[in-house]
Amino acid sequence: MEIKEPLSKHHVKRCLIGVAAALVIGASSLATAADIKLRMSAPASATDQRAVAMTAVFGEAVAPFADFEGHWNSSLFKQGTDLEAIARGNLDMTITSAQELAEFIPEFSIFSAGYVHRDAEHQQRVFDADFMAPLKEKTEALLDVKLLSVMYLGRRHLNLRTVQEVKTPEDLKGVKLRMPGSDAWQFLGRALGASPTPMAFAEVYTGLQTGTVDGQDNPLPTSKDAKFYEVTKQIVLTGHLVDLNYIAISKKVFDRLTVDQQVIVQKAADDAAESARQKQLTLEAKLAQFFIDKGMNVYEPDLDAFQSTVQAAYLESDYAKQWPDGLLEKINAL
Ligand code: KDO
Repeated sequence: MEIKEPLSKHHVKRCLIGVAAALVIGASSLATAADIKLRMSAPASATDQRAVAMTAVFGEAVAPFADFEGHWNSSLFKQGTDLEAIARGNLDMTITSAQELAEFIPEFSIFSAGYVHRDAEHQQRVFDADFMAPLKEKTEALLDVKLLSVMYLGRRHLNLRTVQEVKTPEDLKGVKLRMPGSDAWQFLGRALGASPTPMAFAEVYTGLQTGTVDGQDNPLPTSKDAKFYEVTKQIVLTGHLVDLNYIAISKKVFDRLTVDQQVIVQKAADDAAESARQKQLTLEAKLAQFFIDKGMNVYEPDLDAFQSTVQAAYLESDYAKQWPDGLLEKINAL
C-alpha cells in the first residue's frame, strides 16, 4: 500500500507556485495566438480561387497561433500599393505580381514578358529553381517582403467588347486595351499591338460597360469571376502570358514567428498555392464553353504571329537589358 506523506506547508506553497506558473504560461501562449494577426490585402475577389484557398487552406493551417484576415477587392490598399504597405509596416501579407515587383526590382520583368512561362508546372519549377534565390533575397533586402509561394493565375487572353475578329497583332491597332497600372503591364499591351490604358482591376467592369476601354486581358476564371462576359462580346485565346502571383509576407512579421510557426506558415502557403492551382486549372479547362453559352465568340487567333511579335518586342526592349545574363536561357531550359 502506498503511504502518502502529509502535505507540508512548504509543499503546498510549492504546488501553488507551480499552478500559478502554469496559468501564466497558458495565458501567455493564448496571448501569443491572439496577438498574431496576419492581415492580407489583395485585388482578388473573395470568390477568386486564390482568395478561397488563402482563407480555407492557409487560414485554417495557421489558426492555432495566428488570425488570418483576408481583405479582398483591394479594400485595404489600392492595387499596386500592397508591397509598399508591407514595406512600411502597415500590412502583413499580399498576393503580389511580378509586374508589381518589377517596379522596384527590374529583374522581375522577365516574368511579365509574354510567352516566357510555358504552363503552371514550368512556373512552379522556375520559382523553386536555384537561380530564383538572388531575386528572392533582393526582395527581402529591399522591400522587407518574403515570397513564400507562387500562385498560378492562369493564361491571359484578350477579352473585347468589339465584334471584329482579331487574328494577328495588327488587328489590335488602335484598340484601347485596359492593362493594370505598372509600366511592365503597359509594355505588354503595346507588345500585343494594342493601345494600353492603365486602370485598376476594380474599375474594369465599369470601364468596359461605359466604353472607356475596348477590352481587357485576364485568365478565363478571372474574367468569369468579375462577370466581364456581361459587358464584352469576344474572347481571343492568345494565351500571351502564363500569369502568376506570389504569396508574400512581411519579413519582419515572419522573423518574429517561432521556427515551428515559420514551418507551418511556409507549408500553409505551399498548400494554399497548390489547392488554388488545381482549381484554377480545372476551371480554365472548362470555361471556354461557359463563355460560348453566354453568347460570346471564343476563338484562337494566329498564335505564331502573336508569339513572334510579342517575343521580338521584349528581346529588343530595355527590359531585356535588365535581365541577368543567361536567365532567360535557364528558364527556357527548365
Ligand atoms: C489584373 O488587374 O488584371 C490582375 O489580373 C493582375 C494580377 O496580377 C492580379 O493583381 C489580379 O488582377 C487580381 O488578383 C484580380 O484577380
